[in-house]
Amino acid sequence: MVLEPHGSSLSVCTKWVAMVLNELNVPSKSFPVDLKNQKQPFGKIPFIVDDGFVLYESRAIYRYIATKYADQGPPLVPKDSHAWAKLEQAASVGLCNFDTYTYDRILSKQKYLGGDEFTLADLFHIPISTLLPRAGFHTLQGKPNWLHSRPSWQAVKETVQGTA
Ligand SMILES: N[C@@H](CCC(=O)N[C@@H](CS)C(=O)NCC(=O)O)C(=O)O
Repeated sequence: MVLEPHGSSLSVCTKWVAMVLNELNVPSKSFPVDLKNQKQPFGKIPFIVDDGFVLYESRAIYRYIATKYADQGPPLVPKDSHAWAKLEQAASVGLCNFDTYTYDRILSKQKYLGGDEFTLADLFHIPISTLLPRAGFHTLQGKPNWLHSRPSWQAVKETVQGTA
């Protein structure tokens, strides 16, 4: 069964899910917003249906996809316990303290948010960090824009269609 993601191109949380699918070359249907068939208890998006398995909350969804399809792309969830812990640390900062100050402090010292390698933590940040200038924060201006040139972001930034 092909994985069914549900969401909208207007939703940052949906773009996270689309990026993980793209990174790991996971075949999926396109992203319909099917309000009559809503399976998220609060009426929100995104959610996925994977062979009858329903999952909502974007962070749970992309951890699920990154773990299930770990062999199909870059190691987004490292097996090394220190690298994994650093990923979770960066993910927690992203969830609880995402601000321009924290972002700058971390990325001024290391290449990726979890350390030396690209991980799921970086994917969490890309859609939101692209919105910083709109909110008046220009911390990333003039810095190497390696996060935003990630092919999976280029593939989904305008639309989440076409990830099938
Ligand atoms: N914590 C949820 C947030 C879900 C959420 O708020 N989704 C937004 C789009 S990003 C939504 O459905 N907005 C439409 C609404 O609130 O009616 C997640 O990470 O999936």
